[in-house]
Amino acid sequence: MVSGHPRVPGGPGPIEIIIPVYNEGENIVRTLEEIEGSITHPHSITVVYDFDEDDTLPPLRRFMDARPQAAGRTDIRMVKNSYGRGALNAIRTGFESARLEWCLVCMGDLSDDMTAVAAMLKKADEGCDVVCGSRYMRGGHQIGGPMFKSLLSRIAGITLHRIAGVPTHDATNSFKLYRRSLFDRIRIESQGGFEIGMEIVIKAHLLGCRIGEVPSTWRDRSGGESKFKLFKWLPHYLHWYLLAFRGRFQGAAAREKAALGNPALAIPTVRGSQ
Ligand SMILES: Nc1nc2c(ncn2[C@@H]2O[C@H](COP(=O)(O)OP(=O)(O)O)[C@@H](O)[C@H]2O)c(=O)[nH]1
Ligand SMILES: [Mg+2]
Repeated sequence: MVSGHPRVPGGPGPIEIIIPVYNEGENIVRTLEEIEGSITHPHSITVVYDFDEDDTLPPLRRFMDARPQAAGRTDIRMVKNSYGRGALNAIRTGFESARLEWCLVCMGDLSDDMTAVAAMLKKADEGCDVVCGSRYMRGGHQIGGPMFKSLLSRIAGITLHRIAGVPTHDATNSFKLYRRSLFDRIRIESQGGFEIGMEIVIKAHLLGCRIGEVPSTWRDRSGGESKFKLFKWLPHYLHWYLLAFRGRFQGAAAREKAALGNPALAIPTVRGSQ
């Protein structure tokens, strides 16, 4: 555990906020300011970047240097993607290098709703292993973004919830809070991009873990460029979507096996929690 973080009695303890970034020079400082302004719960921040020339790094360094070195300030660190490039690898790197039991994945382009984090923490406190920010439940919103992508994501979320019984309306949202010890039972196999968040929530559901959701608002970025590759990643999303439906008809042993995945394909699991 990171020193200097007070334990929160009865609560989920301090959280590690993992932010994958790719040229977020226009957005990173405002993202960090939004976190600081909205999250009062003890936290540290890990920004995962792919390459040294990424334009996120100079403003991020300036932000870190300008902060007073007072005790109790948020610990912010930059970690280079250990698996090469890509958002998926960056998120995996974030999980693997995390030092805390609770990890919140959020984007570095101001699209996620930091005001939802307090409610997410409450759900974690109530015993959830994964808490999803949810655009498609009552109270949630999605503002902007490509129409076709939004429609597919909404249809996937609603059908997974209503038909496959996944306890969130928004499995595809990357904005989620995870209990890291989950990764002792779930092997991450995703090979594309942001489908990693959907894989984990579906596998957690197959294992009978507790999943919660809270309404959140997603806004499309106003600066920089999206790197989302809809058609390239669609088959990867579909793979986990179908697993959720198959899982309905499987027994506990088969579900456990599916969560653990194929060791030959799998990415190494994160180090055990400390
Ligand atoms: N490290 C890393 N981060 C990425 C990559 N692609 C996207 N991201 C980050 O992931 C977050 C969401 O990416 P974005 O392209 O906006 O996806 P969208 O919101 O679904 O359109 C942002 O913080 C990006 O900077 C990548 O290839 N590598
Ligand atoms: Mg975005």
